[in-house]
Amino acid sequence: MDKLCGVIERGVGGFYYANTENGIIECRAKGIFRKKGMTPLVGDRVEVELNPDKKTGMIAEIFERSSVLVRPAVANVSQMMAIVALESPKPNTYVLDKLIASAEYAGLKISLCFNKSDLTEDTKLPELYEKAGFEVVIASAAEEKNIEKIKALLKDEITVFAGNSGVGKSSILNKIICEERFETGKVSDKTERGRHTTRHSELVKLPFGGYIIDTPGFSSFELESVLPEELPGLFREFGQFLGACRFMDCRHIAEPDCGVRKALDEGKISESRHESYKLLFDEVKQASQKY
Ligand SMILES: Nc1nc2c(ncn2[C@@H]2O[C@H](COP(=O)(O)OP(=O)(O)OP(=O)(O)O)[C@@H](O)[C@H]2O)c(=O)[nH]1
Ligand SMILES: [Mg+2]
Ligand SMILES: [Zn+2]
Repeated sequence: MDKLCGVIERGVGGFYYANTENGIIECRAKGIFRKKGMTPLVGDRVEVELNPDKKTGMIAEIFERSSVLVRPAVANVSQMMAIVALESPKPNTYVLDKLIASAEYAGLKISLCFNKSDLTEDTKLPELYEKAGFEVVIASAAEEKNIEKIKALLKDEITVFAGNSGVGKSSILNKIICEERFETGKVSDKTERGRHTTRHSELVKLPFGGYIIDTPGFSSFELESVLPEELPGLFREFGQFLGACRFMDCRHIAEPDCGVRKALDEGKISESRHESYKLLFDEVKQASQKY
């Protein structure tokens, strides 16, 4: 029996499309996975047993995953690139900080792409995140600005594109692959919301190495199991100030002699990041009390 290795690029209604050395093979999963309670995921590295027609096959093995995300459901992601529109829809720092914290928790590399730079000159937000220690690109899909910089960050990684509907994920992706392959949708003038043009996750092989996953708009990965005391560790720029807190169990919210709050007063930590931290702290605290 012919066997091939491949990567699942797409899954629709029980069919999986694996990219192999023989091209894309349409596969079903063997019954054994269902018995084990396992579902093949987009991003999975698999072994495919070819059917006699050589065009279709069965997934016979799923190789060990380096990471698993639940929402969107993808395996082996190594990087999260957050796409934020500088304008239309207006950026929401809380939503972005929650997304970043969830990617930190999942152990992913993080990069931030601020899109639609053709609509505004204001670069305060990208500067804020650069100062906080993130890899930042200011780009415009419309004007094809800094697409090469984005490509350099994507090379050899499996990157999930994240960000609200309408920020331009599919538009950037089309520029990167130099093809109008992904449908884009208008942002409503009234609500400033996108229309959820992209419906399911799909892996796209990059000609220069690596994969990218276009996802339906979503705003964070799972944060349900984060404990309140783990949260400061998900705000990377807090790290160097944590040692200066008087109390070992300082929450960095209202305690005296808090290193983080001192850094906040001195402008070394941004107010919006600390604001997001406080809101998220309440969220994870409530979630952890449910159990
Ligand atoms: N002015 C401007 N408009 C852009 C830019 N990039 C994308 N757009 C527009 O923004 C709208 C939404 O773009 P999409 O690429 O569909 O956004 P998306 O993030 O994929 O949205 P969903 O698939 O709904 O999650 C479209 O009308 C694009 O033409 C840009 O750099 N500048
Ligand atoms: Mg899209
Ligand atoms: Zn503190």
